Amino acid sequence: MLIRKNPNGIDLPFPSEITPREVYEGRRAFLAKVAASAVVGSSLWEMATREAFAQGTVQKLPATRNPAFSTNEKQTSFDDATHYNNFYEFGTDKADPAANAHTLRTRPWTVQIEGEVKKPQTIDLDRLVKLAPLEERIYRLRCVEGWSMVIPWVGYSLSSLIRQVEPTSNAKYIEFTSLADRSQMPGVKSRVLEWPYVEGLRMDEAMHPLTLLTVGMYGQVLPNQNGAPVRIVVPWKYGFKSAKSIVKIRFLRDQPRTAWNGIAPDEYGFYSNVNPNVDHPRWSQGTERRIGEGGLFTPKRKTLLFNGYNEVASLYTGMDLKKFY
Ligand SMILES: Nc1nc2c(c(=O)[nH]1)N[C@H]1C(S)=C(S)[C@@H](COP(=O)(O)O)O[C@H]1N2
Ligand SMILES: [Mo]
Repeated sequence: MLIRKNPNGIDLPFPSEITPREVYEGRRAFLAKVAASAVVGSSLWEMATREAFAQGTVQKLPATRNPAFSTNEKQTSFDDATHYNNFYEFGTDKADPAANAHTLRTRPWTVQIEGEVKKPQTIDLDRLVKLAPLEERIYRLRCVEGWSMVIPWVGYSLSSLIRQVEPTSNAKYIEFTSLADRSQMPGVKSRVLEWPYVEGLRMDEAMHPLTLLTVGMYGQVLPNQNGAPVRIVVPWKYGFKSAKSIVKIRFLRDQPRTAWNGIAPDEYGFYSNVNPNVDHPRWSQGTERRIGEGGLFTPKRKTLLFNGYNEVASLYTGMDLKKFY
């Protein structure tokens, strides 16, 4: 099943509404529940997922745009954003995740919270999604390979979750672990990376309001190939820092070993802030190609320090960004 844009083709009058297939196929009980969910926003997520994930319908998950955290740049098309992906658990070609990720089972789904934290727990996705109001944020995402996209994500600041689980004063880093299940993820058989995929941030980076716990994009539930049902998006860092399909979040005293940094530390730093002045050993990071923009002869765009998110600069005051790349 490839997820395509709005095959349902109808819109209900509520801005915060969802339109699963059941609605207009006439299941009355379901319709009644949907009507209720327009008022009780908290049940929106369950409506959007439990009832119809299994049927492969596109599930709307609208959220109010946060303009303070959104670029006005032209959005990448949904088709490009869902058919040009890095998600090595489903293969290394850009088209592989779209072709293969239908086997990912995104429900039921839990996220384990562990380590240096006062309230370790296993959070069910339905609860996770309700811990803070969902927002739409249009972020640039810059892949370390030299391409970029502009994507309207849906989620909330990771800091909202972190505050509720209360890290101890020893927690200096946070680690994200992606699902690694061979029965669902054909790429996990390959040895291109260490599995599970692990990423991490320093605690102050994780607490920065830009760091987004993400459950949707383009006003709908995350497509599998984009890291369903929950991922992280860290827009000032190279895309590989934004781990997909997260099953565990661990709070740590020490910097974790992460997937890319672990296998190729000279090429992929732990920090991996977007930085046009620090080249990858095998290619320049000075420019980027915006996916969907023009053809072969379209000039590339200049890559910006911190991907243009200058508000994070104070996190790195006094740090040599050439050393801590
Ligand atoms: N678990 C996991 N997360 C991952 C990856 C991956 O291979 N596995 N690829 C990363 C890379 S390199 C990029 S550029 C982004 C791509 O996100 P997108 O496909 O939603 O644009 O996901 C990141 N998160
Ligand atoms: Mo990437």
